[in-house]
Amino acid sequence: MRDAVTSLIRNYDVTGRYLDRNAIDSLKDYFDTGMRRVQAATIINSNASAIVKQAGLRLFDELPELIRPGGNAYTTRRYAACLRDMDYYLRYATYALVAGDTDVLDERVLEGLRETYNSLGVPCGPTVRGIQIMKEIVKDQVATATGIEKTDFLDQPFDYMSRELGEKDL
Ligand SMILES: CCC1=C(C)/C(=C/C2=NC(=C\c3[nH]c(/C=C4\NC(=O)[C@H](C)[C@H]4CC)c(C)c3CCC(=O)O)/C(CCC(=O)O)=C2C)NC1=O
Repeated sequence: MRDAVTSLIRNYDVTGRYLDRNAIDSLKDYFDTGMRRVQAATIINSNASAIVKQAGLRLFDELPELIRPGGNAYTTRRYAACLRDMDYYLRYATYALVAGDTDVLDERVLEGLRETYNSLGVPCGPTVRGIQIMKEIVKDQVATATGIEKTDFLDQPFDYMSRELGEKDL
């Protein structure tokens, strides 16, 4: 599993280069945004179950066919499995956020996921929508709790999972 620093060093080491201007800029960016990323992760951690619950309600409100007979999240067991998946995405998003790198998502979340979803008939489009709703809720909460206006730094893990899982580009 890699973070922004180990990824960078690895890239430079492969070609035996000293860290150049680009490397220093990207390290600077990582450290400059560090406190904000940790702060955001802390806010997410203490609201995780509420975020998942709210995102689930919003998702099923937008796409009620998911929880009707024939829908993939129909029955209590599958409804619970869907919310559990959303909780996974949120938790791993916080890891990726703190690491400043999406490697943990590839390694722990996305590997083989699409195949699993396809074999169980779990629809990827609505799952991506669920991830995007969580992103919106998280951005609102972080903005409210910290007064940080530019919350773009929160997009990456959610958008990365969405892109990897989604059929179409965002
Ligand atoms: C940490 C990494 C990790 C991930 C990501 C993960 C996902 C994951 N979701 C699953 C099932 C599932 N996932 C969903 C999810 C949904 N259905 C919908 O209609 C919605 C769109 C969506 C919720 C947003 C459902 C309903 C199932 C159960 C499907 C079934 O058993 O028929 C399964 C099959 C095994 C099981 O039920 O536990 C896996 C492996 N497992 C992991 O270990």
